[in-house]
Amino acid sequence: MPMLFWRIPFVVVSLALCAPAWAGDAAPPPVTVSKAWARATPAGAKVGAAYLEIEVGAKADRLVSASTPAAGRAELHTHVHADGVMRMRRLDAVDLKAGESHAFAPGGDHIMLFELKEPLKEGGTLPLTLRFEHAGEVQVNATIAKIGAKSGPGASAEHTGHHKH
Ligand SMILES: [Cu+2]
Repeated sequence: MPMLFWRIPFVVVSLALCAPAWAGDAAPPPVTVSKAWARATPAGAKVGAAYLEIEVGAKADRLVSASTPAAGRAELHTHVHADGVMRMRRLDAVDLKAGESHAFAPGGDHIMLFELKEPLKEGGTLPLTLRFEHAGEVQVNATIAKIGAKSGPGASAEHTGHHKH
């Protein structure tokens, strides 16, 4: 039957079109954000900080910005030693090497929140959107630990971001 001759190429083409979708689902995520947490803030405070861990897949990436509906502005910051004093410095982006696990932690890199709309309350959550150059946007909920906490509330903060391109 002549019909068979045009049907076969059609099936082959459909499979070829589907292949990238399968590969995408099976592949490990380009970046995984986990252990996100923030410090509770005292009443009236307009500034806060959030911390997290980024595991980078097989491809290097860059964290280019962060945002949250809870604050007017979020900046990527690091701490640097200058003249024997620890100072914060704003970063335009954070370079992430392939295969690296990059920790944002007190005394190091952090996400600085300005113009907080409400104090961050211990036990609450802070929704964060991270924008990566290659991986796109990753959303994560940071657990809010007590005021002045040095580390996150532990395993309960574990969360894998949802990828949204
Ligand atoms: Cu800062």
